[in-house]
Amino acid sequence: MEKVLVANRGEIAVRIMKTCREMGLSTVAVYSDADRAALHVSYADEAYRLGPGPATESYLRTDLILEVARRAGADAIHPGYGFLSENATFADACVSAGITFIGPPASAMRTLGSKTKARQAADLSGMPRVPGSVTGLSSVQEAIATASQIGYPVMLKAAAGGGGKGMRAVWSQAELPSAYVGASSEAERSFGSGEVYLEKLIQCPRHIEIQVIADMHGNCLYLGERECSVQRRHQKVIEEAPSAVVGEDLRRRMGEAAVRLALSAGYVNAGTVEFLLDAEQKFYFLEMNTRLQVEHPVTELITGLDLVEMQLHVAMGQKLRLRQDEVQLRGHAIECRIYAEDPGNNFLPSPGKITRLLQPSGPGVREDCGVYEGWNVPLEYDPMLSKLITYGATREAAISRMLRALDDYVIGGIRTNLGLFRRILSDSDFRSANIDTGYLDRLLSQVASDKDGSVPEQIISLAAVILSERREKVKASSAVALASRWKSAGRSEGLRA
Ligand code: MV4
Repeated sequence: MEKVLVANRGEIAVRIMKTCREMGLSTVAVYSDADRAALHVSYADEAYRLGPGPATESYLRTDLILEVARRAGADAIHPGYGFLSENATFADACVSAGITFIGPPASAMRTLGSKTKARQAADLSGMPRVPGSVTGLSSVQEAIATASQIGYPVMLKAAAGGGGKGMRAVWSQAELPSAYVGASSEAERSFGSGEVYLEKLIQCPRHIEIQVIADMHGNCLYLGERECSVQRRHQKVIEEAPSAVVGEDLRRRMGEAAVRLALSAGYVNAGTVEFLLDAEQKFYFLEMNTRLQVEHPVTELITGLDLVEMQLHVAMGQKLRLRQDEVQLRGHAIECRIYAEDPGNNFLPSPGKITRLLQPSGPGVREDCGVYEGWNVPLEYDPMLSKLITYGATREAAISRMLRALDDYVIGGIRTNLGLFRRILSDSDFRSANIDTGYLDRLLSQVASDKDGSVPEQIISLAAVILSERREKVKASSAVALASRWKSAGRSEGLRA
């Protein structure tokens, strides 16, 4: 392998290319018309235009991407996350064209891509899963019969789904017929398949996932867990590793179950096994993501490993270079997903020109960024700007560093969710790791009710949000404030000299 085409954009494209460079591999970027001036384009050794802005005419055009690979002489393609990363047909097409797909075999992607087939694979490997059906339901009658067996509340889910689409919680038999029709038609619209199945509803679960990586020689490792319970509308907002509630024994049991599933599904390369963890610390298999995930850096920081490097080694046919007993978790890492969006206006995307960008750095701070000062954030794609990741010896240290790094971060010209992170990281429930998948919704409705409420404590928390937003604006718009901030830093340097 000598030349890698990265079939993606933004921070993940840049992050993948950084490792390629370190390994002496040359890099090929692809871009749409909306991304001509994007960071990943200038970072790559070569860059090729795909087509117009919409992803369906550019980043999702498998034919154009394979044509670029041929023209550029790339011998491997890294799909990143999203776009074509979980498309088994694309993985097959790469192999047919003689190009290495840096990801799992298409067959494993197909098995695990179907949620019902994945549940069957879980059973085969002895993995604990949520009670319920392992095949699609064929009628409302069958749904009623199955739900009676499981016991209410239950959850309807799309077999082809993921990400919460085509999902309905059902609390009683009376609600089931309309929920069945609703979930099935939403699944049909979203995924082209109306197949749905039933699961027992797990209430107030935590979302914990295990990173695995397997080579082509039958070796597979688990690299600890990530806690991803801070979510909004099935979009993760903050992730951390390790989870504050996962001890050594639970970690080993979840990790070994994840490895068994990966091996039994013929999995190769990096993947993530998602679990729900209930209040009694029982874990249930949810699904397996067959890609490198957005939140992989927190695992990298606590393991000291480079997951992209491992992906490339594995894709080259090499053996994993360490054994399970050599995987050591150290310290704590937290990631905040920085978005161009307006938390004060229903999280509406806020594309536009970045007029000012001061990026945090320093001890224990990593920023995986896809933008630069002066660039126009396009409206065509997911508006994630960067990921801010901090590391510390303890969870408290990582949080303190994150608060410092957020204060050091200046993004001018567009609205961002920086202020929201300050709010979450100073919240007492978050600080005591008292979080579940409903945590952020509860916090946000509290902030919203503060706006018309009269409870002094809530007024104080609202004031904190407003003040941090004002501070944001002052930092971003006032050149004088910025100059004096840096000048005073310079002056104290001078005094010391
Ligand atoms: C569940 C569940 C409770 N019980 N399944 C949401 C997205 C999809 N991947 C699975 N999801 C859930 N499945 C059962 N049987 C609760 C969720 C869920 C959730 C899961 C992970 C992270 C955030 C979530 C937010 C709401 C619901």
